[in-house]
Amino acid sequence: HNMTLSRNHFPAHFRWGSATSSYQIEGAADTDGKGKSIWDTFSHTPGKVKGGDTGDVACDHYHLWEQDLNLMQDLGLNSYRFSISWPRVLPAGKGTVNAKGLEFYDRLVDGLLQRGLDPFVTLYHWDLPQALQDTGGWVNRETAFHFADYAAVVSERLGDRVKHWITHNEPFCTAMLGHLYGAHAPGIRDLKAALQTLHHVYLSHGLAVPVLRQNSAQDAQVGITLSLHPVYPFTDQPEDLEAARRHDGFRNRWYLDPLYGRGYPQDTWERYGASVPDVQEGDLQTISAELDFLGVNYYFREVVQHAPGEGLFDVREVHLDGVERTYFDWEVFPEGLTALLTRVHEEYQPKKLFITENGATYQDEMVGGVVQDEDRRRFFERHLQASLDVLKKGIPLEGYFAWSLLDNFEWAEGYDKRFGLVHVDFQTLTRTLKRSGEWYRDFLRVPVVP
Ligand code: IFM
Repeated sequence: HNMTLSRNHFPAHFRWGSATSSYQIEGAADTDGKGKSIWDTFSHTPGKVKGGDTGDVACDHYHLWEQDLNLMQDLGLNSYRFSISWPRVLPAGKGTVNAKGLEFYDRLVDGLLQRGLDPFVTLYHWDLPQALQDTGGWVNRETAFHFADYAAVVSERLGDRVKHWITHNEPFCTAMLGHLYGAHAPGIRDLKAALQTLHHVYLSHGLAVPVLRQNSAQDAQVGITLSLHPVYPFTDQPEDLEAARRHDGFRNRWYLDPLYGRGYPQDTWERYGASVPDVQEGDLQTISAELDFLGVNYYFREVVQHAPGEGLFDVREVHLDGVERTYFDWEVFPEGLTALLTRVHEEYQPKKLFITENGATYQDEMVGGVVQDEDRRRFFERHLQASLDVLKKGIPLEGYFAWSLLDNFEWAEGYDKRFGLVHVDFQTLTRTLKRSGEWYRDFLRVPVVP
């Protein structure tokens, strides 16, 4: 790829955005009647988050949102993906609506539209109301129905203006990081709970899809966002190829198949044994409600080898030497994005695809008011090039959202891992556009050729 990448290589209607989530940027944890979420509880539990960091203040986006919207306008974005804090809208997770919470998002949506930014609204980016956790959280089937009611409250208010709804962000993480590895809230370590969680998250998704459609304009689009990882065998030996197939069931097919009417993949189901979820009649049909688009978050690939006796899948992840990595130790592998979206398109045919997150963390240094993050700039450029390769294949990719607009609360890693196009000083809350942000702005600034 010697040709300089230009915005004009992409379709004129392409969505250019950045993405964030409520708990990671908003702060204002107890402001204006917000209820507690499981992340308030988790981050305040000693030992759960690096450095004891919490999202109490974060980027204080709840108060500084106008500044942040202006930043996006200056970047030249046409879309913005954010999430709604369920306990800000419904402090107890159900029942009484917190008017001030809903008003915040109402103002935000208006502010976006005034600046030519189209809102892509995620309803669940991990901050479950603590009150619902207290009655069993996602392991309790009732939570799925509460989610559909919450979707109704939000869409009744915003559905006249929001054209893109994302029910859930990365159900793998809700299920596995939250309920199997215990690394994320609510910090449970139990495979059965993790798989039951995923099933109820998916049920909630399926229940919410028609609600969102009903409360929105005719041309509104409803989708979901998955974190997917292309899986590569360490060698081309048959046992490694089979290991890759098994790992792909764990990582990808378990999440894709039910959404596209195939139920849970049989091979993975058998591996899970007694831990498989309770599935009621009709659930799989509800879950496979037709989608207008699939959101894909891409960060890295996984390389695996056959390892008899390791875990449920007899698989070991291989940490390759001599490859480029980010500060998270994630491999930089742009070709994986092309391979992943090609595969998803060929096997599942989503009507439209959006890259709803892609980005990298590096140990940024602010020198004389400037962050020279050439590594991140290059990361974005290479992944946009990979996105272009996707488009050239005729795959209906419709947008790219950089993760993230701002440095923010990176979950169990606290503020140590910065992903922003914009640097945030967490003492003063000052925002400074990084070099990568300037590059994205200049890239977007060229006159669009229709
Ligand atoms: O910060 C997260 C985000 O909340 C979900 N996707 C991955 C990002 C980077 O880890």
